[in-house]
Amino acid sequence: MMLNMDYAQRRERLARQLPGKSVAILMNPKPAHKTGDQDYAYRPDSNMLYFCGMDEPGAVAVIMSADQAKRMVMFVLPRDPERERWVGPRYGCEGAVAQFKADEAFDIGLLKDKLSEILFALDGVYFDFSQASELSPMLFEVVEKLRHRGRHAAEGPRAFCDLRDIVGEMRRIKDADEIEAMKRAAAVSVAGFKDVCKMLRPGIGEWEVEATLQHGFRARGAIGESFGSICAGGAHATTLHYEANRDRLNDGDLILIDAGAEVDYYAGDISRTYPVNGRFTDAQRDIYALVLKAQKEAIKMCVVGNHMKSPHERVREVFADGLHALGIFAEEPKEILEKNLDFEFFFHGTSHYLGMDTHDVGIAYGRGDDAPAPLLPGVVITVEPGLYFTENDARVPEKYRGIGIRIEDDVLITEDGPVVLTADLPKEIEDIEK
Ligand SMILES: [Mn+2]
Repeated sequence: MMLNMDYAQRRERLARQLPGKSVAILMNPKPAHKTGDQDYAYRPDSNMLYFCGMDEPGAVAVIMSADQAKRMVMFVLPRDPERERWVGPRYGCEGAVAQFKADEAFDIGLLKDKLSEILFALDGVYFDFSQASELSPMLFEVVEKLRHRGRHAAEGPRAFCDLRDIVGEMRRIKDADEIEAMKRAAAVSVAGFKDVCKMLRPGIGEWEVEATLQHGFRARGAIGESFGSICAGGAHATTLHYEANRDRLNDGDLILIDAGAEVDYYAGDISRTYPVNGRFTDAQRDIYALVLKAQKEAIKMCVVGNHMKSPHERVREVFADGLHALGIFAEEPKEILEKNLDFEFFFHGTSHYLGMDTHDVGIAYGRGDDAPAPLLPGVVITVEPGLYFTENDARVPEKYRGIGIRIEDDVLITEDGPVVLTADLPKEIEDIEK
């Protein structure tokens, strides 16, 4: 499946950032074996999708720096009529040229030999170091051979560089095609949550909520979930990544749902916390109102000129005030912040980048957690404050124990302020009570 996106333009932007005579190597992983003759559901590499739209397992793309004659060489599985009868058509070398606009394409079996020819006259090779376990043994072998050719001056690149810094900064800022895809992912994610609101009641299983999300996403054309759905009833919500989803929902409990649809390889990521029986208790309402206030205040901070930590700093201020006012901390808000006391109950960040990956690429903070990255038009982040009081935490008034609440929306930064891509999903108390 190739989307209608301007891949050539992205490749040109990459090519101009590759220094001197160098190449960037992109690679789709091989299918991951599951059991017997079954593989896990296949997910192509996000960088390959971003630059080429190429979804075939094992495919390799070599993108040349701007000063070279060729722009891109691809390596793909060869056509194989017998095999294709079973698993469907392959693009083949013809397809790599015709559809994916490679200047040349070769059988993947020729990768080492052809790379040797390509790398002979180059200075540097860029690739995603997270793929090093597969790529680097082959690359070192090729480069090592080039350096030992006869008595001539050794040839071949001297440097391997991590591609992620260049690509991370590109993918951090979504182009118009991506923003449209993210709106589709947000809309399908919202629709799945609305399906859940209709079926939520005491006695049903967390797994039924999960299944409703899966159905809601897939039935609307999503690839599936962008990550394993968290459907955490009651105190399970205080476990941040509870994915077991195997308990029943009790009357009087909350359910924290953190899920999203993957549409056209772009992720939605939403959290909502609902009262299972349709009405908050007073204690639940106290905490919900505080988290909601913090979330709405933090979204206001998602503007150009602010940085990745601005929403988080605002959340902490609102929480410090609220936790003091509710009697959870005797300390004054200023002291709560200075001593990071709020970290006891809000122990994750407020935001991450969102895109082809749920925790999308791009540097969010400089070394040592300072120098947070600026929020620029086209950046999409989540805003997801939460408060979590475990069941046995004696420091907390009893009525609040076992309450876990998170509220999360997906926010696009624009010149005109924050655009909440998931705004269609209600979160006000009067809108979610029934
Ligand atoms: Mn998230």
